[in-house]
Amino acid sequence: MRNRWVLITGASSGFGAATALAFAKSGANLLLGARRSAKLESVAQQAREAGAASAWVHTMDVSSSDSVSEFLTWTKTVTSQIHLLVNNAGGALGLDSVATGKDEDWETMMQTNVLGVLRVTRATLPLMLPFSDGHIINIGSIAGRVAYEGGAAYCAAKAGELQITRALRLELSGTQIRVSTVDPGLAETEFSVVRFKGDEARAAKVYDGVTPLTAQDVAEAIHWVASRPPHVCIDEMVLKCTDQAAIHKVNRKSKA
Ligand code: NDP
Ligand code: 8X3
Repeated sequence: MRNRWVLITGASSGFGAATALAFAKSGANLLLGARRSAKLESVAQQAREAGAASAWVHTMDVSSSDSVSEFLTWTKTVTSQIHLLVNNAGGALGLDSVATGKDEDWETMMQTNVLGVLRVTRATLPLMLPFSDGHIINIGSIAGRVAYEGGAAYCAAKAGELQITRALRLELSGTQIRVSTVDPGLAETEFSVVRFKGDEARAAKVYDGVTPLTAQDVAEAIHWVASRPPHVCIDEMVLKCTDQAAIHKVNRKSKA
């Protein structure tokens, strides 16, 4: 990935930050977006120290078309080509049943996980299409493949991401632009703290007695998908920790 231009959304924490570091180690140029600029700056500094050819940051709110468009206007002042787009920004809010769900949580999940992917992809394609070279990796979830109680809106949003990935691959057939989805299961990041709106004790319980995936595990998977030769497209990758045989079947070791 040496000197390739890699744009990562949601790069201020979790998978996005770890992915930035993974690509930094292979000498990529990084364009990092998210809402928290101080965290982005810190990830960019670590990326430079890890060997990035360059690391640039700019705030981006994927739930706003204006913000996405402004980010891409800024991007064009830095580079005329994007080789890899990682649509990672997203997450869940709440674990309410449909009967008790809140409009604002549902709307945020759709805005980030579904519309955000569409917006950022539409805005980035002009920096890929003229070159017949590029790769779009969307971050989905096992939640987009199997439903669970309290997950209706999040599962729907990630199922939406999966179908966007599939439709986009068909639309881009013949361009040599690859389209992939990487769909993890339980991984310990800020995901559950955000889902439970800052309740760290409740978030920690999600991983009780389990050895979950780490952000680095997922970043390595994304890096591997991106590093296949140009004629190889990994369409869909599902990765789970060994303790999670299925979405509802999680092996929890009891405390001694
Ligand atoms: P984190 O909460 O650690 O990271 C989420 C990232 O998304 C942050 O950088 C956050 O940045 C960014 N983000 C959220 N909303 C917006 C927005 N409106 N605009 C721009 N950036 C935004 O969680 P993960 O790293 O775990 O999550 C990354 C992706 O992986 C998400 O799409 C999530 O749904 C998915 N996923 C997570 C799994 C898990 O168990 N952890 C499993 C499967 C998939 P900021 O707040 O600074 O804007
Ligand atoms: C996050 C994984 O199973 O908590 O996408 O929804 S799960």
